[in-house]
This record gives sequence, structure tokens and C-alpha cells, in this order.
Amino acid sequence: MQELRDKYITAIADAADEAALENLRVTAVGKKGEISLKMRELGKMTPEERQVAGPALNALKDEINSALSAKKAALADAALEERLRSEWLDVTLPARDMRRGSIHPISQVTEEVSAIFADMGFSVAEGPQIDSDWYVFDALNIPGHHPARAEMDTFYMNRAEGDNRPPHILRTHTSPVQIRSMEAQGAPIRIIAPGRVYRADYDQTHTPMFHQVEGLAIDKDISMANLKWCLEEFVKAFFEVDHVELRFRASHFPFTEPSAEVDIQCSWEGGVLKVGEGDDWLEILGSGMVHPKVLQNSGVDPEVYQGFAFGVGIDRIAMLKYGIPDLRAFFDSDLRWLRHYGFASLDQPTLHGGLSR
Ligand code: 2U9
Repeated sequence: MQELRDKYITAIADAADEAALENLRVTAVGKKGEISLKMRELGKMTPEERQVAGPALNALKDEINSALSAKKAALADAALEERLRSEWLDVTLPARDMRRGSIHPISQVTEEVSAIFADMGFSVAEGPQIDSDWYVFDALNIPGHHPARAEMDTFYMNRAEGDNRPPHILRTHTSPVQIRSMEAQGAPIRIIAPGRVYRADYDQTHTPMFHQVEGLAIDKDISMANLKWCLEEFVKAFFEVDHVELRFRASHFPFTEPSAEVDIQCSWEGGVLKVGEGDDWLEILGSGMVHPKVLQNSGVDPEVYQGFAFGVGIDRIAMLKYGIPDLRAFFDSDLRWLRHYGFASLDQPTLHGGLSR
């Protein structure tokens, strides 16, 4: 019995793979295996002999079965180790086929605008796309009866029957982000708020969802002169020209006083827009000094602080800069359009590296 034990325990330890192990199992403890045959001989023994040999054979069978299981597990672990060593993949390597994805012009322009204003000390703020009518209208000095509220073709969220809380709406501009930012961090503050906005309007130059970036700078000594300089710097950097004339036209918005619409100098030779030359004018921005009531509504003291705000349509300036003729194509998800107008996915717009290459 000792010989049998030594033979099988050694062979199991030396087994090279699962097939060799299975062979050993059959020859040792299989139906016709050596130990099973020995067990059959128990019948021919005297009861005294059987009392000694029976338990010893059973113990040997258990020991061999345990050794087989342990070796099987060890072989499986070694096989897994080997696979993990030979089949590893570095997921941080760049993709091999870079033709598949591209950056949408709206994302590209949002990044460009953010890079330009970041350089002037503005940080990027975000907020909800569904907001209360307080944040979208009232806080901005647009009361219930104000025509702007109707003009903006607001999308209202459905309310349950009997729910008398103020309505929630899809934001019609990103201005509620600035209100929330002033509430949260007070003044001084310098932020831009890019993002999606919604108005119920659909034709060649309007889509029910579009993109804006608005800016806000509040401090103790901010004037229209600072607004003018910031916008000039922005237009030059964005259109990548050294010089451009800006024209400020008096206008009216409920949330700014005084207010100005901003035109940039351009030419349209052969249907191609050139910014910073010629004697045509192109309207691209709205702006003004933030209305004292709006500051007050946001918890900022208008006796101490003042500042400017502006708004630009991202889709519109993307079309102008990159010669994209149809606004609606922005949202068609047409792969050929995306390949044509899209940007390389690893080119990050920076002022030092170039905004667009
Ligand atoms: C706060 C105070 C004032 C943001 C402003 C405009 C003028 C403007 C338009 C540009 C093209 C909207 O997308 S568009 O149609 N925007 O003319 N926006 S001043 O004024 C603010 C914003 C927030 C707290």
C-alpha cells in the first residue's frame, strides 16, 4: 500500500497537463484502476484482515483524489497565468485606424472659444438645460408679461394635473448659468457659459436646439471699455486675424443697460467671407452692462459691483468661420458631412498651438 501511495503521489506531482492527470486518475481510482481492484479483494479477506485493509484503502483513495484535485487546480492557475502573460493589451496605445471619428464643428468651436476666454482669465461654468422660469426669465429682468418671453418661443415641460408650482422650461439662453454662478460664488466673477439652448423655431437659419456661449465679468471697476477690449481680442483670436474693426450699435435687452449689438468688419468677395477687411458689416454678438436688478436678483450688490455680459451663437460663428452653408446639416448626423467638416480627434485647440489647423 505504501508503494502504491508513493508511486501515484509522485506521478501526480510530476503530471505535465490535464490529460496526463486524467490518465493517472483512471489507472489509480477509475472503475478498473489499481486501487479499485485492490478494494474488490477485500471480499476475500478474513473479517480481521478487512478491518485493517478497508479503512487504509479508503484513506489512500481519498488522499489520491485530493492530490488529483489540487494538481488540477494548480495546472489551471498556471494556464491562466500563461494566458495573461501572452495575451496582454495596452489600452493606452493610440488607435490604429484614425479615420473613423472626428470632432463636430460645434465641439471644436466651443473648445476654441473656451481657449480664447480662458487666456483672458474666464473659467467655464455649466448648469441645467431644464430650469425654472425664475432662473430663465424673472431673475434676468424678463417679467411674465414681457414680449421677450413670448418671442423666445419657449418649450414648457408638462406638469401633472393640479401641480401649481412654477413651470419648468428648456432654457432659451445660457444666462441662468450666470445667475446660478453669481448666487453660488458671488463677485468678483469672470465666467463663460457655453451650452445647448432651446427655442420652438425651425427654418433655414433656426433649429429648435442650438448652442450659445455667454460671458460675464463682474468686479468693482468694470466698464464698457473692458467689454470692448475683450470682444476685440476674442474676434481677432477666433477669426485668426491681426486687425478687425468692431461697430457697437445701441440696442435693448432686458438684462443689460446700456446694451449694444456688435458688428464686425468684413468682405464677401466671391461669396467667401473675409473678416477684418473690406467695408461690409456682419452682426455676430449681443452685449451690454449687466442690469442692476439682475445683479440684485443674484445676490450681488449693484452699489459695489458692476460688469458686462455678452452672448454669441456658437452654430452661427462656426458656419461663418468654416464656411458651412446650412445650419440644419449640423444635426443630421450624416457621416459624409461629419468627415468633411469634422476635426482631427487629437488636435486640441490652444492659443499657442493654433486654434484650427
Ligand atoms: C446675465 C446678465 C446678462 C447675455 C447677453 C446677448 C446680449 C445676446 C444673443 C446672441 C446671439 C442670443 O444666441 S443669440 O441669438 N445674445 O444678444 N446676451 S447680452 O446677457 C446676460 C447674461 C447673463 C446674468
